[in-house]
Amino acid sequence: MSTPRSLEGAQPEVLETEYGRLAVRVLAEGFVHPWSLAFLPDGTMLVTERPGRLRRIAADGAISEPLDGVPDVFVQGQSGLLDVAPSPTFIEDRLVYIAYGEPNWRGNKAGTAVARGRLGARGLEHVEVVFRQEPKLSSGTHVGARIVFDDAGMLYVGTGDNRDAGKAQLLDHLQGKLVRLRPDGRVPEDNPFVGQEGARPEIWSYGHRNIQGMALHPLTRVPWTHEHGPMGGDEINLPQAGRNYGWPLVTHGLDYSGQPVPGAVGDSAEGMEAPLHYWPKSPAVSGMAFYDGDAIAPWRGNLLVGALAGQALIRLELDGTRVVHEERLLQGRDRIRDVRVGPDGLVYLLTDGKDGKLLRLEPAGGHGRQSETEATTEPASTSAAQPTTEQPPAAAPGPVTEQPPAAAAGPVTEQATTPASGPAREPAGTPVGEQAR
Ligand SMILES: [Ca+2]
Repeated sequence: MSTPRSLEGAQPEVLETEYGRLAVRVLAEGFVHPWSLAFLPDGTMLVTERPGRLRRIAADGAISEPLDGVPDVFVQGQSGLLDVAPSPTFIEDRLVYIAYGEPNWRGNKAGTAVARGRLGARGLEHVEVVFRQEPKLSSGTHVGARIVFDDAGMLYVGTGDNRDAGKAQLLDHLQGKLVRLRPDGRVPEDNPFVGQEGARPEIWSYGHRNIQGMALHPLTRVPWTHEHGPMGGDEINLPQAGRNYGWPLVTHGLDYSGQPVPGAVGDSAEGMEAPLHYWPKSPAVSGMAFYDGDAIAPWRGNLLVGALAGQALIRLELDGTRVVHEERLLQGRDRIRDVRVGPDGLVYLLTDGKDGKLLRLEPAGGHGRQSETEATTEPASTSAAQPTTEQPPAAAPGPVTEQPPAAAAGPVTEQATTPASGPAREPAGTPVGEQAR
């Protein structure tokens, strides 16, 4: 087993951006397929490694041995130990939630599961599963999974279709769904399909292919998600209660064969929600965070998204729910699996691989010295953040659903195709191609 090493004190590298210089610092390396990063209230970080390890990184950079208490995970392809998030009331309950591919009793298939446990000195204690996909249909592909809590403490779990696309449309299955639960796993009474015969009450929205990023909008306080398309058609969505996000009937992507996705009727259809944004050429998006910090002021209100095959950090400027500009950073270097904004306002990234790294983007000139960043940047365009602040939360989802997909993605489409520096996604429909994502 590779052992992660802290590189505190290593010199940062200068990164030129549209808003001037930033610094990128490698904080640690040697993680094996790190997948998710979470901050605890005391500044400690938790990091998952897909083979099933959860580690704690102290404020001084010291990296723990794997913590106890992680359940058995199905480690194959995209499956393993995935997301991690502290309870919103962590200070009182010390609960940590993890999402993972859970094996079936035979050990040959996986489904998405979420467990929680109290974080003690050695790891998670009193671990209990609060959500699981049954039946388990994944051989190691399309298991999601991201977990986010909203301000009411509701737990959202973004799942995948287990590469059984039709299940994303079936309300009696949990594949290809965004799920909404109470923190203990019980179903909230106001979920959209509660009481509907033949429908799982856990479902919040459906028709999702494989949710790989989710974040609570800093102002509207509702979760945004993104998901992988097949060949093309990665999407950002604003999932609303009971709505159908289309997969596999509606997609902007093609099947890996290069032919239309079997059963697809086109890129839009009555009764199906258009994405807020899509990429004609899939970056293979992973991880997502709204930038709401102070350290990199020009980015405030932007949406940051990692790219695996696209090997980049994607920075999106928003006008309300519309993506109006895209910048790609750190292009062609590493597959970026996760992106988070720390309590210090700095941007933390995990790179995917057998020697995965923890990176931090910070103002050039050093952590906390904002003046230098400001000096080297153009005055921040406030157009990205402004409309959002003025938009009442209730209004945010409304206009979007009625927005034709072409208009939503239009201005960005060309930009999204331009950079193309990362290796193109493997066109093969094999599990190998999938795993490369
Ligand atoms: Ca869709």
